[in-house]
Amino acid sequence: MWTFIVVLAVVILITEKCGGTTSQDVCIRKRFFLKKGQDAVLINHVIAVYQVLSEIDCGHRCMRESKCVSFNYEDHRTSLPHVCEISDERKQNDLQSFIAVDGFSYFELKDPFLCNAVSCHNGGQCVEQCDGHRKCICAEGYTGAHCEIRLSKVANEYSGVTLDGPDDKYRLKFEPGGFHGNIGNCGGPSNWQYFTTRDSDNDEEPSKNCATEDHAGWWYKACSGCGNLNRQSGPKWDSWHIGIFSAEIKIR
Ligand SMILES: [Ca+2]
Repeated sequence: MWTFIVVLAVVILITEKCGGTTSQDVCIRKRFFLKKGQDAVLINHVIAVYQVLSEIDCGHRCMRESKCVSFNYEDHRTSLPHVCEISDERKQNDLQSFIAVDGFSYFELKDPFLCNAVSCHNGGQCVEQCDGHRKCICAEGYTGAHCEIRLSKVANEYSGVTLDGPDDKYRLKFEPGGFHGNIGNCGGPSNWQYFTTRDSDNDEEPSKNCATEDHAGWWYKACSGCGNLNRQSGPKWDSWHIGIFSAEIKIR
């Protein structure tokens, strides 16, 4: 039997799942370039020039450059490679720079990058998603659609904690009045509880195994209780059923 102090530090972060990673190729195929000029180019805004094998290759080059919104493609030659000039401007914003040049075509991204119109606060950066939406990637310590929410750490401390050994099924006990913290006392329901796993049902639910129900081992009294940092669907504690980014149990 050991006696020690347990400090629960629960870092709250309202998470937004990304919906899976889309490969760059798939991402590019979902975009469209429109040919908006034959025998014409946009000058004065070229940010890079490449030798490419096709207009698709040129489109790929543009896609890989976050500032690119259009490109000139040399398509009159039968021999390869062709010239690809990517630009950070559209012709409608500078018609004087849209000039006739035989053998070139001018393409524009169908959907403009709108990150310039998206405000990401507190050091967040706007990125365009494959589906065309924009999203702020927040700096550490911030969250929210525009990184406007500062994350906070919350922690509870339980003093006088006793964790029994395997013969007593790792029963957890707190001394009375040993709770201090700024998030709900979800350790309370675990007081004097044995540890339950799928193959060792020690909770107080007569017809259920809470480790099976909640997909996690814990010091259950009842299933789906106030707090469980091991849940398969993510930690929960007090009113935080979703959005806990990380949780730690520390011993000192
Ligand atoms: Ca049970």
